[in-house]
Amino acid sequence: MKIGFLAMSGIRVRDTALLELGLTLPGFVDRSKVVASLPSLGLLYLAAVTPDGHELYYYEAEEDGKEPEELYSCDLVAISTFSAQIFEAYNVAKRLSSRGVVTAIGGLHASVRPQEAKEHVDHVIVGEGEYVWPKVVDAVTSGAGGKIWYANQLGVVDVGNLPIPRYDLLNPERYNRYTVQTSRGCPWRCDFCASSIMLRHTYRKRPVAHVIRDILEIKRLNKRPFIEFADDNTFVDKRWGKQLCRALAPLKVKWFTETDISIADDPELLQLMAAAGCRQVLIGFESPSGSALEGIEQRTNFKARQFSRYEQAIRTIQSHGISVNACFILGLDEHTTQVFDDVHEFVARALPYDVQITVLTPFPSTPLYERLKREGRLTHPYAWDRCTLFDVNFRPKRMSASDLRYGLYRLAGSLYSAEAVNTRRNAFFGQLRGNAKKNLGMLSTREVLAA
Ligand code: B12
Ligand code: SF4
Repeated sequence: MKIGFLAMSGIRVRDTALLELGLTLPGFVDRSKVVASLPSLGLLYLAAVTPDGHELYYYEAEEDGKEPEELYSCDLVAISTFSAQIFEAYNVAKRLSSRGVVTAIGGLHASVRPQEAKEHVDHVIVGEGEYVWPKVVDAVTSGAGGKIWYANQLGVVDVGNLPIPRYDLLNPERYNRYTVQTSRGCPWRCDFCASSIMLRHTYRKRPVAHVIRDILEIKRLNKRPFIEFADDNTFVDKRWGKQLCRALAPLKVKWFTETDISIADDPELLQLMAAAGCRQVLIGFESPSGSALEGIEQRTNFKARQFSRYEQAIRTIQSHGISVNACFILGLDEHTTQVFDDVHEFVARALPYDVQITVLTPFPSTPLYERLKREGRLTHPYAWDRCTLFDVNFRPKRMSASDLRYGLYRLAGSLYSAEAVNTRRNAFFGQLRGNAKKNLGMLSTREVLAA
C-alpha cells in the first residue's frame, strides 16, 4: 500500500486582531517561524513501526484545503493533529474518503474524543500509537472496516525499546529543526495540562544510548541540526539527566527543551547542560503571583511551593549560559486585571531571555475543562478550533473575558516590542560576559564532563 502520514502543521489563532498584532512583534515572529518548521515526531514513530512492504510518505497541511494533492494517491492516510486543527483534519479526512482513501487519526484530541472523531474518520486510535499502528495497517491491508482502537489494551509502550523515528522521510531542505524524545510523561498533574491526561503512566525515561542513536541519525541527514526535545519535563531525574548531557556533549548539537524550575537547584546539572549544547529551557512559571498557583498542580502543589524562588531561579539558570523562556498563563482563577502589570513587572525584574504568554485554555478532558463545564463557565464548549492557547473560551473568575483578551494584547505589545526584546537579550548576554570575566577560575567544560 501507499501510506501517507499527514501532520496538521503551522500555528493557529482564531483572534485575527491578535494575529495581526502578534505578527508585527519580533519576539512572536521568531517563535512562529520555529513552530512552522517542526515535523510531527508522533508520525515519524508510526512510520518506523509500519510493517515492511509498504511505501511511506510524510506530508504537512498548513491550513484547511492546503493538503498536498499527492495525498489522494495514497491507499491509507494517517493524520495527526492537536485540538486546534481538528476540524481541518476532519475535513481532509472527508475529502480523502470521498476519493476512496482509507483514513486513520490519532493524537491527543482523537484520544480524548474518539466517538466524535469516528464520525469523520475510518480508524480512530486512542493513546500511544507504536503498538497498535501495525495492527491498523494489517487490518486495512486485509480490507477490514474502520473502528476505534484502544492502544492501552496492548499495554504501555516500553520507551526503552523504541525504534529510530523515520527522519529520513523528511525533505532535508525543508527542515533544520528536529524533535527527539528523551522521556514521556511528567510526575506533576497541572489541572490545565493536556499532555499528561493521555500519558497517565509514570514518567518514563529512554535509554541515553537510544537518544544519542536518534540524534546521530539526524546528523547523518543534516550536518547542523537544531534539536528540540519533545518532552513534557526532561530533567525530572537529575542523575539520568547528567548522563544524558555527558553523552550529548561530544555530538556538538544545540538543543532546546521543556523542564521545570528544579534544575536551578543543581549547578552541576546546569554546567553539564550548557556544555552539552543546551541553548534554552522553557519553564512553566504560570503566574507572577503565588496565590494564583495554589492547587493548580494537583499532586503536591509543586508550582505554588516553588513560587518564592522564581526570580532567583531564572538568574541562576541564565548565569550558566542557558536562556530561559518563561511561560505565563493569563486568566487563572485568582487573576484580576492586575496580572498584566504583574507579569510585566516580574519580567522586567527577572529578565528571562524569552517570555511566552498564553490564556488559560480548557483543552478537552482536562480537569480544568471538566471543572469549568461544571461551573457553567465554558463559553465555546465544543469550538475546538479555539483551543489555540490565545483565544478566550471561558468566563474568567475575577475579570471579564474581554478584559482578558485586551489585557493579553496590551501585555503582548509591551513584552514583544523591539525595545523590550533587546533589553532582555542584552541583559542575558551582558550577564554572560560578566560571568566569563569573573569565573576564569571555574571548572573547564572538559573537567565538568569528566566529573
Ligand atoms: C513538540 C510540541 C510542539 C511542536 C511540534 C508539534 C508537532 N507538529 O508535532 C510545536 C512547537 C510546533 C508545537 C506547536 C503547537 N502546539 Co504543541 N506541543 C509539543 C509537545 C511539547 C510535544 C509533542 C510531541 O512531539 N510529542 C511526542 C510524540 C511522539 O507524541 P504525539 O505527537 O502525542 O504522538 C503519539 C500519540 O499521540 C499517537 N499519535 C499521534 N498521532 C497519531 C496518528 C495516528 C494515526 C496514530 C495511530 C497515532 C497517533 O502516537 C504517537 C506515538 O506514541 C506537546 C506536549 C506533549 N507532551 O504532548 C505540546 C502540545 C501537543 N502542543 C499543544 C498546542 C496547543 C500546540 C499549538 C496548537 C499551539 C498553537 N496555537 O498553534 C501548536 C500547533 C502547531 C501544529 N500544528 O503542530 C498542546 C495540545 C493540546 C491539545 N489537546 O490540542 C500540547 C499538549 C501542549 C499543551 N499546551 O498542553 N507543539
Ligand atoms: S509541569 Fe508541565 S507537563 Fe507537567 S503536568 Fe504541569 S503542565 Fe503538564
